[in-house]
Amino acid sequence: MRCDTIWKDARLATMVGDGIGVVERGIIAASDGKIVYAGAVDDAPGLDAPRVVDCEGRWITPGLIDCHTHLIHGGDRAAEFEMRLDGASYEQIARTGGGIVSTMRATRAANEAELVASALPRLDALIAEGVTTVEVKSGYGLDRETEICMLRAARRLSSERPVSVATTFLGAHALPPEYAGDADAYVTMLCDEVLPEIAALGLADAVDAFCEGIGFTPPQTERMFSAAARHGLPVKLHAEQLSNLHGAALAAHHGALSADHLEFLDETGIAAMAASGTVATLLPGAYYFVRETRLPPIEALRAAGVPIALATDCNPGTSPLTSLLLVMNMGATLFRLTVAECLAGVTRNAARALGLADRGTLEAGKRCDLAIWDVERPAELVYRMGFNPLHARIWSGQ
Ligand code: DI6
Ligand code: FE
Repeated sequence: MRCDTIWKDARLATMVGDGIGVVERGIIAASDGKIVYAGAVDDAPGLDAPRVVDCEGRWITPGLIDCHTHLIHGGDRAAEFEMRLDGASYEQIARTGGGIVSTMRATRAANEAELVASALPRLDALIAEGVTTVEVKSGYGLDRETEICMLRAARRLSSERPVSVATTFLGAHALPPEYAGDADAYVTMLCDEVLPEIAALGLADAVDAFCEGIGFTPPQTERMFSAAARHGLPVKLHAEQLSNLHGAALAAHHGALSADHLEFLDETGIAAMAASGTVATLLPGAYYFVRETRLPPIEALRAAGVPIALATDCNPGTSPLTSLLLVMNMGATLFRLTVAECLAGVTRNAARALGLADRGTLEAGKRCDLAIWDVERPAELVYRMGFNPLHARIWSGQ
């Protein structure tokens, strides 16, 4: 079989099936950015390519996927971090005009080029650890113009760097001051004015909302979901992060790709997610940073067969984190996930959380997005803290 490139003498974590899908004596062949063979060298068809890369026994995983980020935003919240160190809670700060609304001000003050420029170092940190696909949400503009500007900036990231960007419209993230006391009117404006324009411009791949006491109610969330459906867009939800408003079940009933955070998720929510195939995206960086003590119901999610993804939630308020390797370590250490679950969480299940069936595993037909690692066993990718063993990263065969 003739192809563009062969990566030989590799050990593969194909992530095919339920576990890691280990292939000890592996080889990958790709043509036109797609994998044509990934598996045991002994079972490979005759392969021939102008470019042959000797991996010298290194491990190859699928390129990592960060399926929940707020990478685009103005400013930072280091001052608020200091207030929290002095005892203020995240919710107190949010209720007194800080929090998301302070990032909204900084984001509105920036133009598209500035938003791109400030996000690039964060994106580069992810890329340096083997990330090949990243989801980016809006939600710090909270008005028509800035929400659109954020999504344009997010899309621009994929022309600035060799990386795939999935964009999510999160207009219902916080109530902007112009609509104080009238969240329903804000949601109406999002559904009737902003979302139709964003959909028409093709700027969003999904719609998300923050269903929470300091965010939006379940009925308001449901209106966002219905509007998304009218525009043919899939939905996701920030659910059960600080309290249980039964957002995950609501999301599942709308066929959501994922419900994210989930510390306060209950059995009914788990059953609904299992029934709809909604991915549970866990965000241990936010759990750690806000010093949450309530764990997401991992064992029940596992027992119900709900696929678990892991992501950075990179945002200035609750998770200023740009390391998916550290997220895996936190997933294992804080949430007691296994190595196989952590790896699946940033590959196979992260792809599913974005509705991207063309990536997340190493198998024929998938995109050739690879991470090649200087490790002796896959567990090392989860075990270390603050060490980056990436040897090379391949995006779309390059
Ligand atoms: N949940 C979070 O953890 C982030 N957004 C959300 O809905 C926090 C965003 C922020 O504080 O800026
Ligand atoms: Fe988030």
